Amino acid sequence: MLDVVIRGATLVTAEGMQRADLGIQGGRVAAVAASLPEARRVIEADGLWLMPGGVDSHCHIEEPSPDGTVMEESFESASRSALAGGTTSVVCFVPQWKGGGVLERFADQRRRAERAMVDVAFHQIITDPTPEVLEREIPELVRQGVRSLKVFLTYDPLVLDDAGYLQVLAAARRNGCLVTVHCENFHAINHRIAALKAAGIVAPHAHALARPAIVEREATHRAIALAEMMDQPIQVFHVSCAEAAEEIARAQARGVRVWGETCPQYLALTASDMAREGFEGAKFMCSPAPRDEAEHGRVWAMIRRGVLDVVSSDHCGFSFDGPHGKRANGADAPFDQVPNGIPGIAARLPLLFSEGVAAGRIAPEEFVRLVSANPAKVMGLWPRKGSLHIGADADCVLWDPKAERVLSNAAMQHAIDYTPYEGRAVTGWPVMVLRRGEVVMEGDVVTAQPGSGEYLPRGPYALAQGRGVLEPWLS
Ligand code: DUC
Ligand code: ZN
Ligand code: ZN
Repeated sequence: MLDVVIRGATLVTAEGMQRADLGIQGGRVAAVAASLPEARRVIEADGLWLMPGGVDSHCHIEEPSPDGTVMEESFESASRSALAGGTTSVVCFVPQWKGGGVLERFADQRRRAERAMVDVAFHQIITDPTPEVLEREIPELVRQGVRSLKVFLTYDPLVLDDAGYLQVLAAARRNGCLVTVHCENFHAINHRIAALKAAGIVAPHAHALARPAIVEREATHRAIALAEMMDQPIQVFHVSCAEAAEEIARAQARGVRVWGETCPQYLALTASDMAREGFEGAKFMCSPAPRDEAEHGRVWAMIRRGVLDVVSSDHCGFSFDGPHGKRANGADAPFDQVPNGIPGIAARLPLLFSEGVAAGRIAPEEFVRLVSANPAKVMGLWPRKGSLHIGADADCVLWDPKAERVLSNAAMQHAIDYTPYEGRAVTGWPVMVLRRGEVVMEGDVVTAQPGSGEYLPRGPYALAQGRGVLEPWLS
């Protein structure tokens, strides 16, 4: 007898839609058929859609800083928020601090993640590509299941110059890792910050003035060109505008292995949100900066073209009022002293569904590709995650496509004291979530136990491999 049968739903996967029952055995998808027999537990799901659980491949959770402070959102609170919004797997970050290695930091993040209630994989941030890190530590990390290296082309003290970036690309290539890149031009931003401050323009809305689309476009172009030269696949993170996406499109048309990710904030927020009364604008500060409403349409066009094929949250929980939050440097701190990042792990699926499927911009299958199947593929987790294939982990979201909700901070169930989406009406909402066959959220109540999430070690996968066109003397 099957452990669970979900009966009567419309299955929506990357491959299509069908009316079918889904059976679960031992935490995995065991059967999909027009009609399945009794099971130990039967979940009636008439009128609901059944989709693979969300895979959020870009989340900042409980990341420590060299000064000993740790991001306010813990693995436990972020997991609760993820499950409340229909996400069952995350890929989050391990820091590296200049002068230090990565293996110790990785072990530390693995320990923190033991409290998770969603399944967790890791990207390793590289800020100091020393010979020890490149030659010894990265191969060991790969043995321990890490298959993506993250680099920043801006942000002091995380920034890598071109020489450092090239070394990371080469190490990734040798070890079968994907490289994920934050693309903004460091020196151009600093130049503009200095000019804005000299002119006395320091309120939160100056954040957008300091980081216009051109700084993103330039870094995107450079990141792709160097990756193309090194025959190394990359994913460009959080693409905010069409002009950066055009760089990706041009490279894809040449056959370069480059993928583009965007986030709901680039489809729902604008630079004018940062100009709200008082310091309220700080609640919308993330990098790259949200652009204007016309840009939302252009980003949607890039999604529909397939140039941007992943929508992640870039969840980065800084509270508004907490000791390490947006006002940590004062209620009127200049914009460059305000931490960058916004919470969004719970809002991701509802926002994208509402603006995408309910608004008629994308088909339901495309929604599943963007939030679940494609992130799983690009990160080497597919088909275990992001699919409802026989044998896949039974991570399932039962979705009410007609539910009308209003986003609120309470509904996000995170540890942060605000949501940038407060008061926004959405159509479509998760009503039940199963993670590896276990009901972990029902009717907005998360019932998973802290520590029930699993680490997701990743092995070699084709999307992280180059095309084999590198000069032999360069490898
Ligand atoms: N931008 C980043 O690059 N990382 C975290 C949050 C943000 O806004
Ligand atoms: Zn980034
Ligand atoms: Zn990020």
